[in-house]
Amino acid sequence: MGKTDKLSVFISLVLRHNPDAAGITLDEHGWADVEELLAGINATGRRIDRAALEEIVRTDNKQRYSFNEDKTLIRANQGHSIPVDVELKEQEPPEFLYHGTADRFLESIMSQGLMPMSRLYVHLSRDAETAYKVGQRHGKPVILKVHTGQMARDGFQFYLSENGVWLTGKVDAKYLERQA
Ligand code: HQG
Repeated sequence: MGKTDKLSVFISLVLRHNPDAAGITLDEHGWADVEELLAGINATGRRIDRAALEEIVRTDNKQRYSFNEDKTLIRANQGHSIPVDVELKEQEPPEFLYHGTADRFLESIMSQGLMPMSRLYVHLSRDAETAYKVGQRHGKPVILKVHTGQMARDGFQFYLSENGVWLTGKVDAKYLERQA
């Protein structure tokens, strides 16, 4: 992993899970003060300035972060484990979305359903290819096709994050179909 990638992983840890790792706090909407974040990261011995941070945000392969309008604040678009309200937009999902996981989790998922685990929401992908990549992070990938249209008709809510990740609460196993 290159220097910039390592910094990006650290920023994602700070903005999603553990702001204290950079000695900062997030507000209720998940925003960190950019100056505080930069000072906090530098205080850990890592080196970053505003230009480097802007470059990380601009080039992030999953567009994980957003600045506010005047670029004084920054937050992660999704993926949090700490309770913040990033003002997600509720949206009607397509008929199917996908979830990539590892084969060792399958039995548990098929009996308990998909749970948010350490995060605030279950994360769903718009296509099977993306889900496959997500599954690979955990082990031997398995793709689940999620009957999101039916879920919506049954009253479940869905949100689309700024960076195009679909989020919802617990997914009952009856809405899951193994795809590969
Ligand atoms: C599994 C990445 C056992 C679930 C990705 C997953 C995504 C269960 C793991 C985002 C279960 C949690 C989120 C159950 C769920 N029994 N295992 N009942 N219910 N699981 O990392 O969806 O690169 O918290 O299948 O691209 O893998 O970080 O969630 O395998 O968008 O930006 O428990 O993170 O983006 O793992 O990934 P995670 P995820 P970033």
